[in-house]
Amino acid sequence: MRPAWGLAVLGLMFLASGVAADPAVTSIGAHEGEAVWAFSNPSNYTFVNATITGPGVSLATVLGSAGDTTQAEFAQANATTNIDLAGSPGDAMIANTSQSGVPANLKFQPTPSQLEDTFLHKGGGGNTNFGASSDLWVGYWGNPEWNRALIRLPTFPVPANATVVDARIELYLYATATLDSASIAVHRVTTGWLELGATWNDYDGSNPWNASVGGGDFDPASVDVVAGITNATGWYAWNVTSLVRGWLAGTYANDGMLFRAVGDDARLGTGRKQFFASDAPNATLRPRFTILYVTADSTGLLDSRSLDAGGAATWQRIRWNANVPAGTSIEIRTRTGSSSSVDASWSAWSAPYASSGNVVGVSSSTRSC
Ligand SMILES: [Ca+2]
Repeated sequence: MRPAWGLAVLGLMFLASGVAADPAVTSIGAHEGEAVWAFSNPSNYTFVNATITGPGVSLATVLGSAGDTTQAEFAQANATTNIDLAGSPGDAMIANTSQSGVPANLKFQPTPSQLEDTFLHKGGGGNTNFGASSDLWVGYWGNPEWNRALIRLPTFPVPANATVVDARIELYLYATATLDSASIAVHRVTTGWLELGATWNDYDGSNPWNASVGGGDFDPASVDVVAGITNATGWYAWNVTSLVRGWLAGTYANDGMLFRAVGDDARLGTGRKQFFASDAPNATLRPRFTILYVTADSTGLLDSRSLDAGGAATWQRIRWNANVPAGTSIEIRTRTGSSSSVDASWSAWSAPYASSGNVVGVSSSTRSC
């Protein structure tokens, strides 16, 4: 997004309609027509071969047209904030287009079809898949029960240009097998897996994980740990900001996250913690995400130099030529006064003009900006 605008074009006004001209005359009032030519260099222009017809018709140029169109003129601005005048001489553009806007706080609780989740189980029952289970089990609970949970959100409901400030995942603990205190860590998974195929031994139901002992492939460095989980039911939150940022940026493949009890590979018995999965019947207790993000919302301000009419005047129309891509906007306001520089005697800023060509209509003022 690089909005740019220039103020004013060379203009001529006719006092009656029905005038032949190239470009065509546009009626802008009951007794007024307008044709506008735009030149890169007004000094190379001469006005010839104008023909007007009809009784009482007269033709007049608009004397005193004033405005800024060149880099040198824009450079005389009273003040600029985040404006680039040099990148495209004659235009006033936003300099830094990556300024952050107001943060958006997204709370998202995926449906079963929006979230892939299952848990890996080693122990009784064989090499079973639990992708359709309403539970996510985590923890080592003595030989032979050992559980880890897998969760993957395939798509994140944030804009493509979002910068994630903070991302959390919350799981609801509804039951525990023992009172043992567990620290549960979340890790980045490094091998793709199938929700309805993954087991302790295999990532897709038939092909083994790279890890010789099974139990999923993951970065051994945990992303976050929640300590002291005993048998208190309720929500537990993990900070997964770095994971979500990495996935959105494409730094690594989104193979989801794995939850395990810290020390489970050392066979430390910390009990079995039972969380609800996305397939739980109670939709309000399924895994949920909170993602705080910002998107670029850059602004620039140009307070132009004052334009001196040289005497009492009535300001007519204000025109501008702006490139305004989708999602961007431009606001033009004016103020008037009779002193050589803007001071407290000047009017307040006007409301924004709705479109180019609006009548300013301020009389008895000699200067404007
Ligand atoms: Ca599932």
